[in-house]
This record gives sequence, C-alpha cells and structure tokens, in this order.
Amino acid sequence: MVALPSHAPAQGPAAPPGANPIIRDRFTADPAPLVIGDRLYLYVGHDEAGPGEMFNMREWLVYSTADMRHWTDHGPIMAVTDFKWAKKDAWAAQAIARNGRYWFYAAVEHDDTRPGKAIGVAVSDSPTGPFVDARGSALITNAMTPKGTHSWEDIDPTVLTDDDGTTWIAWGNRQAYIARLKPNMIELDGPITEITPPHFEEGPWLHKHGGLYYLTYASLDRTLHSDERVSYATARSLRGPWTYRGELTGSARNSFTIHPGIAEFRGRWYLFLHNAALRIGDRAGALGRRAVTVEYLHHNRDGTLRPVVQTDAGVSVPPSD
Ligand code: FUB
Repeated sequence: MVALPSHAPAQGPAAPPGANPIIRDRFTADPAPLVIGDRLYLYVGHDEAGPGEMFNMREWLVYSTADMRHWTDHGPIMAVTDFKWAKKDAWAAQAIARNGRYWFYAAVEHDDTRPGKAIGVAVSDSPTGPFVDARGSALITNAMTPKGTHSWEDIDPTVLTDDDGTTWIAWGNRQAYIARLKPNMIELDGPITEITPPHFEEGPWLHKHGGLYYLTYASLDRTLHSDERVSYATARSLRGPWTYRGELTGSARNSFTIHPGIAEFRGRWYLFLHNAALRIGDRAGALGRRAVTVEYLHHNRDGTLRPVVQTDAGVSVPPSD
C-alpha cells in the first residue's frame, strides 16, 4: 500500500472550482489544451496503472470549459487500438484545428513491424471526436530518426500553425525534433531537424507570443535532480536558433514526470501540468496515476516567462497581476 502524501489535496465538494487538480474522478496526464471559439478543450491521457505497473494508458479523454473553473466530461475520444498498427501506450497527444477539421497527433507503441514508439495522426469533424486514424500508418516511426539513442525517442507531438499557414510538428524524448507538415496534415513536408535544447527530456509544447516562438518542455538535469521540471527556449523562427531561457517550474508533487500544455483563453494565458498528488478511494497518486493541474502563465515584456509556482488553488483565485 502506498502512503497518502501529506500534501494530497482535499477531495470532494470542499475544493473550489478551478482548484487543482482539475479532474478528480479519474487519473489523467499529459494535458493538451485547444481553444475553439468560446470553449477550451483539454485532451488528456487516461492513467490506469495498477499495482506494480509503470504506465497503463489505453485511451485519450477530452474535457471542455467555458470559464476555466467548471469542466464538462466528453469521455474517451479514441483508444490506442484504433490505430490498427499500434499495440499499446496512449501517451501524450495534441489536437489542432485545420481545414475545418480536428487533427489529433498522438504517441503510441508501434507493433513489431516498426519497433519502438511512433506518432499517429487521427481526424474528426468535432473537437470531442470520435477520432479515426487519418492515414492507416504511423506518421513518424523510430526508424525515421536513426541518430536517436533509444526506442522511445519519437513521442510527445506538439503542433503549431505559423502565421503563414504552415503547420509544424515537434516531438521527442532526449532528442527533440521538428518538421513541417503538408497542408493535408498527414504527411511530413521536408526534412526532420534536430532542435534539442539543454536538459531536454520530453513533452515539448510550441506556442507563439509577441512575435516570439516558445519551446516549453519537460527537462531533467541529471546532475542536479531526479524528477522532471519544466524549462523553455525561445526563437525568432521555428527553424531556430533556439535560446535556452531556464526553468519555468520546479518538479511536480509526487511525480517523476511533468508535462506542459499552454493556451491563451479569454485574454489570459494558462500553463497546464500534471502531478501525482490525487487520491481516488484507495488508489493513491503514482508514476502512472497522475492528475492534471492548471496555473496562470505570464509573459514578461523581455520575452521571458514568469516562473510558475504549482499551487492547490490553481485558477480558483484571481491571478496576481
Ligand atoms: O504519459 C506517458 C509519458 O509520460 C508521456 O508521453 C510523457 O510526456 C510523460 O508524461
């Protein structure tokens, strides 16, 4: 039996709307926000690890909100087995709107025909799905990044459509990569370029603010820390060069992993993360039983981001500015 962390948040009705963690009836991880009109959709992986399991992730879920405090549960949008060529691991994903449809990029474990982690792309006519495999094969496989050192380097896709209408995809574990997508959203358009910033571990997230591109990611300086933190780099172009800007957060409570997802919604910026401080019944938070959180994010005038402190209050209280 794993002991309940003393800092585990109170459960039930006592927690005000907007307090962390924002989803309390299921374990969720790898948050990926998408703003469509007056709603923010939040795509997450469903953590179902049992005793002795590192991860057990079989499907992705989506929630939405109009006020950042009250969330609507839209249920599962896709199972990993809906990618017929994949065998397990519904890992980190991100959805993007383009050409009147919704494109969902997701990390999975490929079957033995192309061993290693891979990235698939699914499509739907609605942000709440259901999503279906858009090409019937992986968009990115381990063999496409031969310089990489391990079989799980091709995970955690993040997508951004630039001002010229071009969509880019970045991803990686230990090595970070970027490539342009064709307008059809299901093929790469040109070379894969390595852009690994300092201490990059996984979970990259691309966003743009004030003419500057941000690459925010889970970082791990193994000489100093044993758990991931969030760090970031900035650039004047998605092609780089990227300038390392340091750490944005500390590590997540009770969790080796942390995973950023960033969005602007109704004039405010938000940083979604996960920790492992939630308890549901007799199941305590763990490496494979995480909980999604959200904090306000502030861009400074000089292009830096104000360091983010992870709180229980989350966005249940007004921002400090
Ligand atoms: O949730 C499975 C994996 O753990 C993700 O792909 C990584 O970013 C880390 O959060």
